[in-house]
Amino acid sequence: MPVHNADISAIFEEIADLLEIEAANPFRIRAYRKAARILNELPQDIRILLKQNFSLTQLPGVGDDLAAKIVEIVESGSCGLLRRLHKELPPVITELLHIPGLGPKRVKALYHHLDVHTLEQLHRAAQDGLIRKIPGFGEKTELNILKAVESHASQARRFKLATTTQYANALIAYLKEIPGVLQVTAAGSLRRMRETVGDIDILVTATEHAPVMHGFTTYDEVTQVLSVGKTRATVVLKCKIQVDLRVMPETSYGAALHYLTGSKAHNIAIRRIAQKLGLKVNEYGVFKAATRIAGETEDSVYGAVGLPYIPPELREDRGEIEAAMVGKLPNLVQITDLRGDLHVHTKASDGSDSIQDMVEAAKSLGLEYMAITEHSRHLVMVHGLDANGLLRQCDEIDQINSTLSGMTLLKGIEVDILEDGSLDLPDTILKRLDLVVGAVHSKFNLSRAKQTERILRAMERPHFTILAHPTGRLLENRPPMM
Ligand code: DGT
Ligand code: CA
Ligand code: CA
Repeated sequence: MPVHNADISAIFEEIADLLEIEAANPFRIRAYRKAARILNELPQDIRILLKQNFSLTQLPGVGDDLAAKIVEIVESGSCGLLRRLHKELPPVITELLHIPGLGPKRVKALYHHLDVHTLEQLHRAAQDGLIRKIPGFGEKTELNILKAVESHASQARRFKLATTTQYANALIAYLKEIPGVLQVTAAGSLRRMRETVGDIDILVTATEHAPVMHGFTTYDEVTQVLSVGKTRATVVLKCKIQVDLRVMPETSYGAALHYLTGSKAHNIAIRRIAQKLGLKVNEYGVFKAATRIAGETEDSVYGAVGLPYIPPELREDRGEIEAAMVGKLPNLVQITDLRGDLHVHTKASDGSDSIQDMVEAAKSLGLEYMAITEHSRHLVMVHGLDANGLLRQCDEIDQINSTLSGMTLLKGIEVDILEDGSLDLPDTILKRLDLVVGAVHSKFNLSRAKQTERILRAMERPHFTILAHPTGRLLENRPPMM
């Protein structure tokens, strides 16, 4: 079975978690985390790079050992180290790690102190008030764990957009090769670019149905075929993502794409407008009595109900239809609108490249400015910069700036907001920078009032410019600060 960058990344991430639970060397753990991130963000497919005899050790943070592991995973689909760790630790560990708010440290403590082996046992331990007795856990953490386990059990799993896109693109490329296939397009929440996706929806137009259905259900990453009919089928991929496929005639492409893109709320609102005009909208087209008046393109569907084209990213029935009616749809930000980047790390903290490499990348993107904002020292785990390191970097930036034309490098920092709202570097240092990005990286669980006060106090510091990742959430992993 083909292995995607996201698969290797997930394996390395899990290895890092399990090594952390085993209290392995922090440098080793960090190496796996970093490689996981690099692989996830790598624009090229690892399989293709390997076929081109690309040396993996050229990737930042990838040495001989990790390169060998990547090859092992690409060739065998799994990794001996991960299998060994799975044998050493009970399976519940992996499950516990998927509970938002539970990182390796906490999972390890729960496992060791309570001998918890299932989610049910964890739930019972929380209910019985046993968790609050573990050192480092309190009543509040116990309550959070209880809530997290309960909502985890009731929630269908969702997948991050960036990961899902990799699997969807590979499948779309495969479907396009099937004889008779005309168009293949992602629809649903994936096309609307929601931050997480419940399942992948794909629309295919084709001269014949049967070869598409056969090709789809025999795709080599399919582990289960849940249903298959003449025009629709549902499968599960080995990455556990479900895929709905719909095959439609080419003449209905626009109407079908509109229908399958959703959101459901947006579609309902559009149909209501159509009804008022005496029209009927479905996945085959827009109809006036028995006559089809639109449906080949999405433009024609919107046009038939008197609206301009509404971009998929806006289709949530959150006011976009009202805006479209009065010609006030917003212009969405395009990648070409991007003029600069005010949050960039380099090797000096937990980034992967030198300042010079980042400058080259920024130039090739046509950026006019870029601020270097390393992590400050408080974040020991990511090798933050201390005051001296930062001053040295300022000199380096001055030097590089003197060689640049058409682009300006700015001096910045991503300074840690400490628990009391003070910043991790003194004002005397911060005032020498062009901008100060402040961020919370610890103590996410303070009370609402304390957290607000902490952040407001930080923002009132004289040199504070930008609050980074204000909610502190990690999608599907850490809930936002409350
Ligand atoms: P997801 O998968 O939970 O991230 O969200 P969606 O929006 O992709 O939802 P999904 O996969 O259930 O359905 C895909 C699209 O199909 C949805 O956005 C609109 C359309 N659709 C689904 N169910 C209905 C329905 O009952 N009525 C209408 N009009 N459209 C529906
Ligand atoms: Ca979907
Ligand atoms: Ca679906």
